[in-house]
Amino acid sequence: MYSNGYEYKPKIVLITGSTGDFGSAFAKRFAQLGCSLILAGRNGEKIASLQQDIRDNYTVPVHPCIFDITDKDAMLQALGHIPSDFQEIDLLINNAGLALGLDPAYECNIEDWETMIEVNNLALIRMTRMVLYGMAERKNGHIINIGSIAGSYPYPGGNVYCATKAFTKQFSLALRADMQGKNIRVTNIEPGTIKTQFSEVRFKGDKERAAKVYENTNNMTAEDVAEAVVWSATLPTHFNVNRMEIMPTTQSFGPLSIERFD
Ligand code: 8X3
Repeated sequence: MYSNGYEYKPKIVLITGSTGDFGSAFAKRFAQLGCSLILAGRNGEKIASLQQDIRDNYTVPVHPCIFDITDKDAMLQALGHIPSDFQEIDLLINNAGLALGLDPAYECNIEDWETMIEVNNLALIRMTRMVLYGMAERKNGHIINIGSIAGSYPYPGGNVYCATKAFTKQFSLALRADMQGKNIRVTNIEPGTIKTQFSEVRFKGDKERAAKVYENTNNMTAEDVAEAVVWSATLPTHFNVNRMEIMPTTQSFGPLSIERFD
C-alpha cells in the first residue's frame, strides 16, 4: 500500500546544486516530508534565501553547506564541518551539473568541456565517495544521481555533455554492484528537456536562444522531476529504482541520420 503513501522517508538529505531550479524543487519537496536538509551550493546568498523560504513554510532543520563543487579541498572542509545531528546522511542527491555550448566538437571551447567533466563527473564521484563510506558503515543510504537522457541518446552538439551523463549512468549502475549487501540504493534519474535555467546556462546567457528550446510545446518542470526523485526516495527500502528515464510527452526520438551524396 504505497502508491505513494511514503513507506519510507529519508531523515537527512544532502542536495548539491541546491539553489538551481531542480535543487530548490527537491529541497522543498523533502522539507514538506519533514526531512532534515543539507543545502550545498557555492552562492551563500542564494542558499540563505532558499533556507529562509524553507523556514517560512516548513519546520525542518536546515544546514547550509557553502563550497565550490569543483574545489576538492573546499568540499572536504565543508563536509568535515557538518554538525553532528546532520552527519548521518541517508540520501545524497548529486544534482549539481550543467551543459555548456551546443557546438560541433571541432569548434567547442575546451574549457567548457573541462568544466562539464569537473562538475558533472569529478565533483559527483568525490561527493559520492565522501558520503558513501558512512552509508556503507551504517548499512543504510540512497544515492540519487541526476543524469539525463543525453547519457543514452547522443545528439549533434551534445558531445561532452552527453559523455558526462553516460558516465553518470554507468557509475550509478556500477555503484549498485559495489553496494551489494550494504542495503544502499542507487538511482540515476534521467530527465529529457525540462524548462529551467539549463538552456540559458548552456547558451551562456542568451535568453532568446534559450527560450526557443521551450517554445510552442508542452514542457516538463523542475517540480515534475522532483516528483520522480521523491517517488524513488520514498519507496520501501527493498525497492531500488536503477534508472528512471523521463521526458515530456511532446518529446520523442528522431531517426538515425544518414549522410547522402549528391
Ligand atoms: C537535459 C536534456 O535533451 O537537453 O539533460 O540534453 S537534453
